[in-house]
Amino acid sequence: MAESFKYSGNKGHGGELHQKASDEHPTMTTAQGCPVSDDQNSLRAGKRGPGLLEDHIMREKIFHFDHERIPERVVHARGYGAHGYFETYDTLEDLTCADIFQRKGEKTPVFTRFSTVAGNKGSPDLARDVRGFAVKFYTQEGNWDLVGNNIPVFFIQDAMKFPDLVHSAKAEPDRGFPQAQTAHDNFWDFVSLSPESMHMVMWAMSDRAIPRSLRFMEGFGVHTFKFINAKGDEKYVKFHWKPKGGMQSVVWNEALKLNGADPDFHRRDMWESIGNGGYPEWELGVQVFDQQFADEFEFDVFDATKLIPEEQVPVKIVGRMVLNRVVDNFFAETEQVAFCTQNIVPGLDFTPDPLLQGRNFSYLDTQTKRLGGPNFTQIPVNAPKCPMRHFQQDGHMAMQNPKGRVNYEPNSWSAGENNPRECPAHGFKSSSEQMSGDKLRYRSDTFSDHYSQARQFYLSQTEVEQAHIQSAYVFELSKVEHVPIRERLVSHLLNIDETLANKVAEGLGLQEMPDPAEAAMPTRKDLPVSDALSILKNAPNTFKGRKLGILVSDGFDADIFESVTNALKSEGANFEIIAPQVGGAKCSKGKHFKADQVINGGPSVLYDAVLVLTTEEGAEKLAAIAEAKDFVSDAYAHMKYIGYTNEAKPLFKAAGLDGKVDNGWIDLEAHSADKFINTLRNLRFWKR
Ligand code: HDE
Repeated sequence: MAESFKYSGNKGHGGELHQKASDEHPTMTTAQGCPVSDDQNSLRAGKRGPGLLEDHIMREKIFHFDHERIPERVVHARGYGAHGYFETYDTLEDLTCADIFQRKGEKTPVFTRFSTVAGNKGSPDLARDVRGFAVKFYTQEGNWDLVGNNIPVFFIQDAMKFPDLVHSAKAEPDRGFPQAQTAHDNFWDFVSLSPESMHMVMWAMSDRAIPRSLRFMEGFGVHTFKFINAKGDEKYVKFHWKPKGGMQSVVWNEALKLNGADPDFHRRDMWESIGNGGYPEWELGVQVFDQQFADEFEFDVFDATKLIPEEQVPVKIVGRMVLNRVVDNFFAETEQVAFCTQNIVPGLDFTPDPLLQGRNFSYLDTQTKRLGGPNFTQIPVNAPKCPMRHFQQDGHMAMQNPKGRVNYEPNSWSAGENNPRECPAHGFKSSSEQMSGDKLRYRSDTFSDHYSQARQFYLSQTEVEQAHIQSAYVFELSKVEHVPIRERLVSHLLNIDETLANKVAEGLGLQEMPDPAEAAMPTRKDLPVSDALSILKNAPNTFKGRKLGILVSDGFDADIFESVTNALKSEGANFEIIAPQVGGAKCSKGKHFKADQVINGGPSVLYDAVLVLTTEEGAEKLAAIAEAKDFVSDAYAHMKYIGYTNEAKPLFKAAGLDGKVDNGWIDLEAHSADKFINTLRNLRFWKR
């Protein structure tokens, strides 16, 4: 991906040109194609005189610059996109006539954008937040946008509440902060007054909201959709993305430090993974069920605050998505990509889920505002890759206008490429459904259980994960200034799980335990634990796609370095060298290795595990560097595996780790590199 680099100096004075067009560099022009003779100096009256309005070249340049920004997305502003393909594993023709699912092995191009929800475009990647997971499939029968999240449920049940939810989560309007954080009064005030949000809030307090990498998280379509086959048979379907690399998250303290060390941690990881050929991959799964299941299921399948446990309706894997190409231009593609939940294709349909119905208005509306008019569909990243034939015309920036005389129908002009007709046999058909009832604003009683699945989620976690949830609530609520809001939230937790409520109340130092919140329905205590909801119960047991940070100083052991890095390569894992100087260090055999990071630029939070290779003298020197001490003490505190040799002990001692050796430490003189990698496959030493 690296560009070739050649410095051509620009002295910028004396009125000469320093970067002339040549064989290598073509002539620069204005946007109108007029060749530019001087791009350094504006036109002026006299050598030291004022500028002239006549300077059409400068005016055009600055005018264009002034208009470079478009409105950022009102939510999901910070995102990162990549191209790839979706491969259909087998035909699903018995379930759906969607063209993308008809032929085994067929590859369909996709563009996928991941995002955080609350923060602005420049906010840090490791905010505690839901991650957007939006996929545009360029199918042969039109674009299908599956605009999902990495959490399978949502905060609210009706789109009507979306502006309130988002206002409450974003920076408070009088002060303009906090940025990219829900840890403030407005958010917790809103959710504590909206019991329907309690299930999703529980997910947001879990490790799901601080993924290690965008590559290591699941994705969900959230709503129930419909599959329709060629005979017109209908089934309900929920979509799931399962990461091939397995799930993995960071710990909160690590997230906080990562945001400082590398605010672009997730996008850089995506960029690097695609660049080095470790293409991120997910499998697409479907939970398919019929009307009878929907009628018998404990909850309403049109309620987006509920999921269907995988143990109840298994996820059938139907294909895989591989992201193998970064964008050519971030603005053109990642910024201008316009996802719309309304973009579906024959063989799929919506359900009456009131959240989905509202979304179908919102996305089209927001893209028109963001991208400046109705022709955003003609921007290459948004344009379908199948033929489009219609009589829509004109408008701002219309690039594809119909050729010929016909722009209406019915018409009596002869048939041809520019005279399309509707096609009852193959065209999109909405599923037929009987509707009746009064016109009313109403929340169905079947939507009133707000706590049972929150409880099920919490109880399905491992102890480590439960502890993370407890401390996430305590952290967030401790940033809330108004005690009654804290208490109100705890009153909901009492309806979910008493132990959790007590832990949070204790962590907050609440003076008095509130009464449980009034509940529309009692919490069900009979829902079975669902192992699929836990990250740690589904640990991937691999170090593939992960990164080891190797802290070295001059004289480091060449043999251990070589055997470890070879073992990492065979695992499909990566490493970076961190040294006191970015120029690098010499190994014990005298060979010089360039460093990837200087110590204060490569803290251990950037890595999945660490290895320290130094000499005793080197370790003494490292012991005097604050960031080197942080490197190992953070790795320890974040439950990371630490590879070492005895020479490194002075550094560990200085970092306060004397006597802290546990099974998460691997002595590379006593153990082979293979044993080390085998241990790293556990990803963290949670027992610490
Ligand atoms: Fe969105 N959402 N949303 N959302 N959403 C947007 O569209 C909206 C919801 C999601 O990478 C906006 O282009 C409403 C659920 C993703 O470009 C906007 C409601 C889920 C993205 C919008 C929801 C999502 C968006 C802002 C409640 C998961 C980023 C900019 C009814 C299933 C897509 C834009 C990208 C973006 C509206 C709820 C996912 C304003 C009204 C539920 C991944 O149209």
